[in-house]
Amino acid sequence: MGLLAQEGGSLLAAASDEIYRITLDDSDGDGIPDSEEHGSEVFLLGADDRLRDNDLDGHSNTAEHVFGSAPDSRVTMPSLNSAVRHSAGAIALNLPTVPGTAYRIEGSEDLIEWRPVTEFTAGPFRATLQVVHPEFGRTHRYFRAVAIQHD
Ligand SMILES: [Ca+2]
Ligand SMILES: [Ca+2]
Repeated sequence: MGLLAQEGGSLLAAASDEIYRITLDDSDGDGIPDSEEHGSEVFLLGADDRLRDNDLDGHSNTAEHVFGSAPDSRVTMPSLNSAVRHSAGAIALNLPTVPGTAYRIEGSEDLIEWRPVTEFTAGPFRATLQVVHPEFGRTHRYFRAVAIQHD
């Protein structure tokens, strides 16, 4: 395993054939490094970019950062129902959600038996970025989001 510290506080970690980027300096905890928030007119240090959507395309600034689309242009946006490797051992999912609705992420190896992974309440936009941590050593893993009914 190799490690490389990058300017701006990111760490690149290489394990076998994969390279992970780990963010170390995120003082406001919104998933965007401080270095990218300094001097940015879109990402704000001290503001939660998971709850901000500068271009009003329904995807939070943090989701656009993680998925690599422009947070200040409606021409590009993260695709819905997509997943990227977020860091070592974590996957970021971008899924359509109804604001304020509670969801449960479930995981499965065989698409037959589903087990709960995490629960969350959707933010103010029509899509939610959710980070999940697949169990170590499992090569095939499926995820789905289920709306939780409260009655
Ligand atoms: Ca931040
Ligand atoms: Ca946006």
